[in-house]
Amino acid sequence: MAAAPQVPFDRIHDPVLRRIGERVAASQRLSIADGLALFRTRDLAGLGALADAVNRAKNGDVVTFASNQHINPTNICVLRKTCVFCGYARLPKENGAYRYTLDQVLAEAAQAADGMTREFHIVGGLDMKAGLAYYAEMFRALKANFPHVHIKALTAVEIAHIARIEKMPWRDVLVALKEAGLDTMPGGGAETFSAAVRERISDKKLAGAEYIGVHRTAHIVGIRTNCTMLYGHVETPDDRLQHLQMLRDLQDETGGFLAYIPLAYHPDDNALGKELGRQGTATTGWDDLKQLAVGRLFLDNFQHVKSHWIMVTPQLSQVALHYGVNDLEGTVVREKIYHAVGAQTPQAMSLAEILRLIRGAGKTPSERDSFYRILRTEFDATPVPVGAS
Ligand code: V47
Ligand code: SF4
Repeated sequence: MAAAPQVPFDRIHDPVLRRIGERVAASQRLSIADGLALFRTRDLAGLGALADAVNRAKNGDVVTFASNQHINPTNICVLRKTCVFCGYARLPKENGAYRYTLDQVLAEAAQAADGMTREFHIVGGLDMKAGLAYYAEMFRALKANFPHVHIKALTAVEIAHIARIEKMPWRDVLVALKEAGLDTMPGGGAETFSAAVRERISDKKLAGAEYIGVHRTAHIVGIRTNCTMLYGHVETPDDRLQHLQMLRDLQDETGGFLAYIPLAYHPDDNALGKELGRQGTATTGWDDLKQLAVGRLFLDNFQHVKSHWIMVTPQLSQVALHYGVNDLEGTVVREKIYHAVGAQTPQAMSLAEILRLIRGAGKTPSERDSFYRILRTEFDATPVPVGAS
């Protein structure tokens, strides 16, 4: 059990926040009303100090990151027209639609042959032609070729889609995929659980309670998962807290969540952004920091809160390390960039950059595996490839 947080009351000026701080110092659970007060406060620095105290009690000053590689095997999705916030999906005959063959997946995964990638993060659209056999074969082949690489794949929404097209229960799909090599699941597809919000932004997508149901089933069969919340679109603070409460309740029940990752809504290149007239206006830094800090405080049974720097910028993610965040995730952090050969994609952060961000915030960088076990905290020596001894 984590030590009680050492709340720095001298840095909290809002009296409402100080009262909540007393509850936090006594390790008492926050209510939805407390959460609403946290979202209302103008004392952002005080909120950060409170969230940082809780994070320090759980994780000290360690900030983790992982070396992973994303693979998106298909962008064909039956919900293309109804997830109005998504700019990625295509209908089967639309320009730009693709579905990888197994060879194409393996060719993309071949970058992992350097032995530095520790995790494949595999997600895609709800493609009628990508069923259980497609993914089971893929995972088996990846494990055969890259036995040391962890497979974090398929959101709850994709699992439910596979179950539907195969006419199988969620549980059987999960067990079959686990046998094929699935290790953990990412948290995508949660969006915001509120039925009214879902109707507006992703009508037809798996309901919030079903998302929770798939994750519960995964935890029961021994697959740990992450969870997310898409924020900064049409949802209210109350919607956000109801969402967090559902995540907290499942974590009480199973303890199967590894990390919570808030995802800042980006309004460009999607129908919702156009409808709202929001092009070029992503979430504000103020809201991003609040969302992360409130998540840390409300989700008292979570060990890890991750900032997705690709969505909120590396700079804001660095500041977020003092707002309750203990883990940084980007699309790719690949060790080979450390040795800088060739071009870096704009979606990758080099090891040197990530170390600079974490150390610059006065924290201790640590590379972790997919279960958050610390692999190393020393980075001056030549990195050891996975599996080498
Ligand atoms: O489910 C889609 C979101 C998610 C937009 O579990 C958008 O380790 C912002 O879940 N603006 C996929 N967000 C990404 C995801 C994720 C990312 C990193 C790590 C993990 C993990 C999970 O991206 C989707 C959706 O919520 N998304 N469109 C948009 N316009
Ligand atoms: Fe996009 Fe996922 Fe919705 Fe498909 S289910 S449209 S990929 S967000």
